[in-house]
Amino acid sequence: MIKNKKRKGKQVAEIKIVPEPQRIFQNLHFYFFPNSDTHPGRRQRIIRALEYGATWQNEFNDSVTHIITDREYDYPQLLTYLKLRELPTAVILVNENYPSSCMEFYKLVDPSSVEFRVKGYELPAPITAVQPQAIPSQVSDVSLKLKPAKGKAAAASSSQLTPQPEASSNLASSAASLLASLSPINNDEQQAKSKDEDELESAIREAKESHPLASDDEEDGNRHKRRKTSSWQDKFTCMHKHTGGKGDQGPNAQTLSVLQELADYYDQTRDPWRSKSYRQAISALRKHPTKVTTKEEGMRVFGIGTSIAEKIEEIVRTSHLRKLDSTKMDERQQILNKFLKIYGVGIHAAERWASAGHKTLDDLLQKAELTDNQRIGVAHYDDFNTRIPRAEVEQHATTVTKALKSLDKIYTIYTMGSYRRGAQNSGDIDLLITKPGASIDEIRTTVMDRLVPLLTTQNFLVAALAQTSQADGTKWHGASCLPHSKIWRRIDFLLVPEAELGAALLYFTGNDIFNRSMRLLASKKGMRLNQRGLYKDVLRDYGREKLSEGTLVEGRDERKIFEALGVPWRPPEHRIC
Ligand code: DCT
Ligand code: MG
Repeated sequence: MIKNKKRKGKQVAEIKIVPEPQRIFQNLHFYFFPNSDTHPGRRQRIIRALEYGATWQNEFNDSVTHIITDREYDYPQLLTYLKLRELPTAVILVNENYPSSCMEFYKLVDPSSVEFRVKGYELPAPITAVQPQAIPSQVSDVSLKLKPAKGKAAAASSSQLTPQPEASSNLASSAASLLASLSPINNDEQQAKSKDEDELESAIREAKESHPLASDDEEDGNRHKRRKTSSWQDKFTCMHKHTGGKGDQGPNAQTLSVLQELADYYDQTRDPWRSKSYRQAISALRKHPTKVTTKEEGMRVFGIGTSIAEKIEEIVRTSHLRKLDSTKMDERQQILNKFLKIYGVGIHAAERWASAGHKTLDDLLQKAELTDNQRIGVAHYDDFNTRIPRAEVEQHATTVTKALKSLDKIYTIYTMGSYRRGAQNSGDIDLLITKPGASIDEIRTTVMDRLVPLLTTQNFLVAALAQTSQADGTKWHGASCLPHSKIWRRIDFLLVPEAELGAALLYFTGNDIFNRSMRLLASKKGMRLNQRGLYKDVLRDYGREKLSEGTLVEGRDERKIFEALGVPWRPPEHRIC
């Protein structure tokens, strides 16, 4: 225990350095803005940061790894104060919420999460739904650092976290022991690792462990799907619904519903790590046969850690959770969440609008500058955010099939995505269109030049939202509406030549975790899987950067892709991870 300097007229504050394995800020150098400890709240934050291993830099210098600003200050004010035109890219800029969130979770959480943003600051690599691969460059979560072999994204994040390699490895090792001693997730995962676990299961587990946004394949299809409304954050909510099974009627029902709210909140605030911890705890608690009422009982449940166990006790004692109240109270956060669920809106637009004082969808319609797609997204906000009953998905698919067959009988349409996995409702309608023996050019011409206009004149297609390039595109995204209905649904056409049908069926069935696990497995076997096929003899350099495409092993037949990977066939409804 050390004491800080006695300050005139002030009480001596004690700094209690936490045990070494818990020093999550070890080797990190914090600069606080405003640069003083006269404000009691900031002073407290500085002390806590020191207790968890950070240094406090009184001057802005080369060693600073993080700038922590008070919430009311913005980026231009910081730059003016520092007399800089922009921040060095190695420095991570976050608001005051960041250190406390890290301490709450005993790890470095993702600093690019919306709740840590400083007004007016554009991340060096923009976070948008369109370029999710850029996000990990800002991610400093230790779990990523501990798995450097995971691929480009993970490697990038670890190298960018701290400028000096030693600092980084020290952090990783202290974080490793910290995680080993504290993190229930890691402990469980270790225990769950059985020797004869089959390859796919183990790849699925690894895919789940990896950052939800970390792409193990730079496939354009991946990026493209992520362009979708509320894309990835909904993935986890919807996954959960499927895997959750019987709903929450058991002894822990009330606790589960509160935890679920918090998990959803973290989904929306793009904090996949915390979201994952909550989901894991939820699924553990759901299986637990008796009511968990205390922190100690909670910690005995496989998959629940200290922090969540404490929250469970609080929920049982008070019927609610202070954390949730405070997250609910954060009005700006709520506004951002709402804006982020608009089709075609990324974090930049959402923040711009929130900063301009827009609060509601009406504000946006009346006062904000919107693209045509965003205007549609706002006007049909509820439509696009409502899941589509299975029977209605079928009606949309039938309408498209009829129209297409009227143009050419030989075409085949498959309904993909969550529908093919057997879901009772879907976020959108994913239709794969193919024709035996036809080239992609022929299919494209039929769909873009004939089918889309035909369905538009039938008033079934009501909006064209996005299309990959006219010349070589294979996707069309829009909205459809059934006769006698007013609800617009998101509909995607995916154009696939017969030779790639198997790989496309596999990819567009998903779910995304299953896809990631299959790609991971392929890559471990020296192969490469994408939505066009499975390839072998892919040359990669030491950084796993792809040097050659390799030779096609299988593209046409979905089952044969499983066989070639040495994985027993899994029907679509068993691909929910
Ligand atoms: N996909 C993927 N990775 C992503 C997004 C999508 O591998 N990040 C694949 C798997 C599912 C398929 O594309 C269709 O994508 P979505 O329509 O986004 O998902 P879904 O599973 O159909 O779920 P929803 O019911 O929400 O549409
Ligand atoms: Mg879908």
